[in-house]
Amino acid sequence: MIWNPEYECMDRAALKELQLRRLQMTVSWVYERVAHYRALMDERGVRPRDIRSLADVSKLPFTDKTALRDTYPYGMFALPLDEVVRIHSSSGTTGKPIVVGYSRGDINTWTELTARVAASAGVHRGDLVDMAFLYGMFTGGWGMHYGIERIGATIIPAGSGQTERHLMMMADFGTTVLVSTPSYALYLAEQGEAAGVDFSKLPLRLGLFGGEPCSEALRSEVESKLHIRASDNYGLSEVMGPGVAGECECACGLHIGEDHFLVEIIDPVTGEPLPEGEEGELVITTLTKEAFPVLRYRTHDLTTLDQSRCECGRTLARMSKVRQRTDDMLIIRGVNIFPSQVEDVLFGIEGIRPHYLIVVDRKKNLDDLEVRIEVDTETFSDIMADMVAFQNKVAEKLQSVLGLRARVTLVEPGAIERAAGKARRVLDLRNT
Ligand code: DLL
Repeated sequence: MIWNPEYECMDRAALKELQLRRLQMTVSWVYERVAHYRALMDERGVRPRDIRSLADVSKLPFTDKTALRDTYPYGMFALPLDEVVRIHSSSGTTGKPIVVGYSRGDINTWTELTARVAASAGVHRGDLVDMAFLYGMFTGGWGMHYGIERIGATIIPAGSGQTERHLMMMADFGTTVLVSTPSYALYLAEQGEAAGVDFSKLPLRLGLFGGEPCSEALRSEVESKLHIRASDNYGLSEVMGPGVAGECECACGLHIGEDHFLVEIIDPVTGEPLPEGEEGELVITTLTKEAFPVLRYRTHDLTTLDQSRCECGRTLARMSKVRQRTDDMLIIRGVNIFPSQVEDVLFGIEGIRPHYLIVVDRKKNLDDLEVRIEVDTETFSDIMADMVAFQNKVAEKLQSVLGLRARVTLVEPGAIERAAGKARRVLDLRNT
């Protein structure tokens, strides 16, 4: 269902005009209210009135996580705290978290955008939606919650964890939609199978997955185990949270809420814009945020853009699924490796379960790459005799793609830690 056809199907020329007006407003807004942006714009000699076309966005400074950390906690807020009605934060792996704020108007926009994303995935009034994201400082839980309520579907605010309770409710309450990370959905499916749940008999029909990459292999695994259709949605706390982009039922890219976000794709190394269709880093400028607007935020997420009209009728550009981040890249003995490359190799091998952990360590001054993988119970016992041959086969396949030899360790089903939120795929022990 198209939640807001007026904007989602807007003529692109009109959309660009709207974006320009909103960009100009945002630039004036932050120039007047956020010292960080004013200082950077002054340094470059750029005034709000210099933004005369969308291409002029390139005159504006980039923003990255460092700026948000340096101004912790409220330095990037464009409204005083008494006009901020909600605060969220993103934990980050080191140091202080990033703190983001929302005005009443921002919460309304956010709700509209998550309603849009949920509706385009197929959620409708009458659905019973199990929210398995964390409610708390993470934007996932509350962000999607409000959008789903606005659609008029019934939300079950169960939150993350307590897998048995989710399974019990699925059977007893008649849940039709699951909202979670894709890796948690897989875990839930496995726990259900172990407890004898027959998902084909349950009314569950749709998964709204986001917060982490979901490869096509993981998507089909979850779809077949849970007997559902899985839909991907994308967002990040610094820009808003969930609701930035989401797949429609055509599942051919994620429609971006372009009436609220101006997106660019840049070369992550040079910072130069890339032509449409080329893969690069996604950069987002918010166009309607009041409390926490961001100019040219470098997401570090790699994707491509497609502005052609989608079969669903939406004119909003689509971004391809995000499989990797520029800062995910591991440099091992000088070789650049993305976890998604490892995942693609592993998922192509029969008998390997979609749970793995990449462990990087330094031994005798040399980087050591270990890939721990779970194998099926049957495979585990079948290959005991032939373990070494199997390990070698996996190591060779990895080497042909990565250009590097990895130590492959086979572990029993369930041995790799499961997360109720985002899966942890890499353990880098080199700097600990
Ligand atoms: O993960 C917001 C969110 C919550 C989006 C729930 C969708 C659903 P952060 O914790 O700030 O916010 O993490 C943002 O997660 O820059 C991506 O690297 C990654 N990410 C989020 N959604 C996807 C996705 C939320 N669908 C970071 N595919 C982003 C791939 C994703 N990566």
